[in-house]
Amino acid sequence: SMKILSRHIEAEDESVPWFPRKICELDRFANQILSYGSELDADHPGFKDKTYRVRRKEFADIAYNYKYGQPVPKVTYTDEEVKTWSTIFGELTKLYPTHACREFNHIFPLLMDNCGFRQDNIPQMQDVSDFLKDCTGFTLRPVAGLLSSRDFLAGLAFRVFHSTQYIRHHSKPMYTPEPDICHEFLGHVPLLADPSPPGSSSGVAGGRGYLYHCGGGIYFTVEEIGLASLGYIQRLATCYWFTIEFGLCRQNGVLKAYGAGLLSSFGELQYSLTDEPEKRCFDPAKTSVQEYPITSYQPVYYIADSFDDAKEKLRAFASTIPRKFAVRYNPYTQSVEVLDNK
Ligand code: HBI
Ligand code: FE
Repeated sequence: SMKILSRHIEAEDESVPWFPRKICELDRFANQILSYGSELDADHPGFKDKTYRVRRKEFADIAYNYKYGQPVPKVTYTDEEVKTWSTIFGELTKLYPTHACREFNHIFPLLMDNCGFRQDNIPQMQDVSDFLKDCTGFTLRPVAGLLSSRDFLAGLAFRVFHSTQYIRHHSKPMYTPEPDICHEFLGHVPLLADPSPPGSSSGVAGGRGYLYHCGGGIYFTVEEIGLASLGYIQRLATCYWFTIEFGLCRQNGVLKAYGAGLLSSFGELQYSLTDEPEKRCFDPAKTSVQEYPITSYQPVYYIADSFDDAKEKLRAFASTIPRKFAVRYNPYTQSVEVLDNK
């Protein structure tokens, strides 16, 4: 049986780190935050603001205490927090019609109709999660700060998107050194609600491991879930960076943004479509080893010809990654099954 097989593999191969097999095991990630939970670095805009730090601790506690299956606690955002959201929402929604990809602009009004996306309201995470569940099966769970790439990508394998719930410091509405609710909800959520193209929802792709939809019709695989090598995780994470976070695509011959880092940043969204940064064709073999800055605008962007094309290239790239065993996602039990490779 599968159980015996899993035990056999664990015994045989100790080099593969622990990974979640069941969706409830994502609870274990809560106390593995890399940076920023409630402790802020000295250069964080909210570092000297006692009130902000106390507030961040409240959000961190929600995330630490959250368990799979519970509703995400409702938060009453302060007037100051709503004002920050309003500023960002107002500026970004002016740019979306001309700068965002078609899929994003198609879904955005639905978020306004269905889950409280408004200039004067910060949506509640549970409402957004319920909406995503209906659209694509994705759910949100609160997280206190940055997760490792391995943990973050493993969450996606279960169609769980780890989302921050706090908002950036009010002193710098156009800047945040870390993901915040504006980045998650304005940047990621719209394309996480984009239904998978037909024929791609079966969950299993040619025995090569499970492919998961990750916004904008781009797919990653759960190959990384069983990878021992940090090097390969890094490469998949870099592809994630240049697609899901900072991807551009060509639609009717015009460049548009689909990356969440762009769609949640008023300044970079404009800059990315000018002639200033370099633009290259998305090619996972090359893109996956490209270096990038994390605190400034990107000097290089990668363009996808279409989401389908990017998906196919990622699929082909992932199939070249050596792995110790195959995994398959079982959507009925919401668990990852380890398959014998031999
Ligand atoms: N952690 N909380 C959180 N949110 C993210 O968006 C996130 C992360 N860890 C890694 C990550 N994103 C990606 O940049 C890739 O490394 C997968
Ligand atoms: Fe992000």
